Amino acid sequence: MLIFPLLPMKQFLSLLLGSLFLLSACTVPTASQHGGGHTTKGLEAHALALQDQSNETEIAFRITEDNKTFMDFGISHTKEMHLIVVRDDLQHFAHLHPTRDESGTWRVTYAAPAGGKYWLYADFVESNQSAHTIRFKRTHTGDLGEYGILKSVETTQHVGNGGGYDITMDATTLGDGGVQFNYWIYDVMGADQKLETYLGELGHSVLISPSGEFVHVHPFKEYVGYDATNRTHPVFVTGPLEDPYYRVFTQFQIKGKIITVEYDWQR
Ligand SMILES: [Cu+2]
Repeated sequence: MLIFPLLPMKQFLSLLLGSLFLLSACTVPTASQHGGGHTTKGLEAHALALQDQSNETEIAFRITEDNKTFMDFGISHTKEMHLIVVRDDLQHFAHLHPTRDESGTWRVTYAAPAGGKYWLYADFVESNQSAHTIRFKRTHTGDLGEYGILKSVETTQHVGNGGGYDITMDATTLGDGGVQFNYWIYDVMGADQKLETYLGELGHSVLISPSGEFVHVHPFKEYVGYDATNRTHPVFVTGPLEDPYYRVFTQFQIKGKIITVEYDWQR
């Protein structure tokens, strides 16, 4: 910032515009609230499609543009590709990071934990940071096991998942129809837990509704802050939510371990 006044006006403006562009480019994925099946965000988003090549032991797909393999990926949350997998009853959530081979096919080993219909969301950005979420479906053979949406009706829910932490969560609906999610994370001794950065954020919340509506949000930075002393009690704020019910899958990293918790939100 101090160098700006020493530069000629033209350079100053281009630097300023450059940094503004970078700032807005960076906020696209962090503020992202993606809609359902196939959404794109950004002024110069390409019209992209997905070609599924999976089998029973591996998820494999290509992103295509006019039937040609698309390769121009950017980095969002430290990765080129995020793949969210969940069964259509909102059980068996997984957040995977496939790798891309020379032919442009994304691959990750995956064996479905139970039979049934699964939704898969390929979540990525182009090199110009335009964001895409492309949903596709797969049906796995095998026993369904316990099936059905089991809604928890309490506003305050104990969501600790046996990872050695006591995690409680509640939600407040905001005036614009968005929702604020509040978390309290303690260890067994009741001490506040400091969150570590995981995939570039203090946490990741993915909301999925029974119709497959998908929203991905991150802790509200103005509230939590990225300083060392204030990395507890994260708060996530969404934009207006379309569906009356979502299951909220949230991931945090504490002491090197990734914790996944689930919360049922109802309007
Ligand atoms: Cu995220």
